[in-house]
Amino acid sequence: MDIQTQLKLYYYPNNASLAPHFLLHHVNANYELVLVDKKSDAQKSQSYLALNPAGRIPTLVVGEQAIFESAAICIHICELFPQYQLMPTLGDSNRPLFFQWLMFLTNTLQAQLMVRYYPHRNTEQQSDIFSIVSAQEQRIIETLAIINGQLAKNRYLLGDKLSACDYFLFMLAEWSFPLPSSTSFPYLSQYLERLLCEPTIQAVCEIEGIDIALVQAKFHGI
Ligand SMILES: N[C@@H](CCC(=O)N[C@@H](CS)C(=O)NCC(=O)O)C(=O)O
Repeated sequence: MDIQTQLKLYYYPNNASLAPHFLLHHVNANYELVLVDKKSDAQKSQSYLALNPAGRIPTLVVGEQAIFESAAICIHICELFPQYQLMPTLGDSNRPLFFQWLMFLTNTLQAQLMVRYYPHRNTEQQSDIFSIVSAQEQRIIETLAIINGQLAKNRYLLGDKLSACDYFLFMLAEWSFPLPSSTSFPYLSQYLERLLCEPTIQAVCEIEGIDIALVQAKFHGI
């Protein structure tokens, strides 16, 4: 892409902006980070809603164009920087699998995590909250079991090559762990351990103030 084009990522640390942030860093993009202060509900301000009517984080602005939805933003970054091959090209047999896994992550695991973390949005009865959270944790575990199965034979989600799906999964795994002590996903754990060594993951965690030692401890169920 034209390196003069201004890229702005509206983010909040360790939110759904994390995966797009990994990608922008991985492709050496010249980007600006704009903090959306979630503590003061800045994602619901008139100026932010003008960019993202859903009032959610993240938003990516490319030149004059604003786009929202984390997975869509990730695909857009992959396409703006094709030389980094974070997404298989048209005709590559892994391309449909890229879409399959990215959609599975965002439509299933991310959606389940949203219910887990915002249970009050899914009921009008305060007394339901505990039950929603515990039922949802079971659903998240079922989803992680499918992912663990895929990683039993593959170094990365798509095989032997890192893709945007892996950065997306890292973000969601970070929100999913720790799991109940009886649950273990050995292939997923080994994979996350490998991803923790990726320079982009280390650098972006540092920028966002995410303590990598703490993340590692969470992955180990501590
Ligand atoms: N499907 C959206 C979900 C984004 C989302 O829910 N972001 C959360 C932070 S992780 C947020 O903005 N929460 C604040 C709110 O809902 O008001 C995406 O992937 O971009």
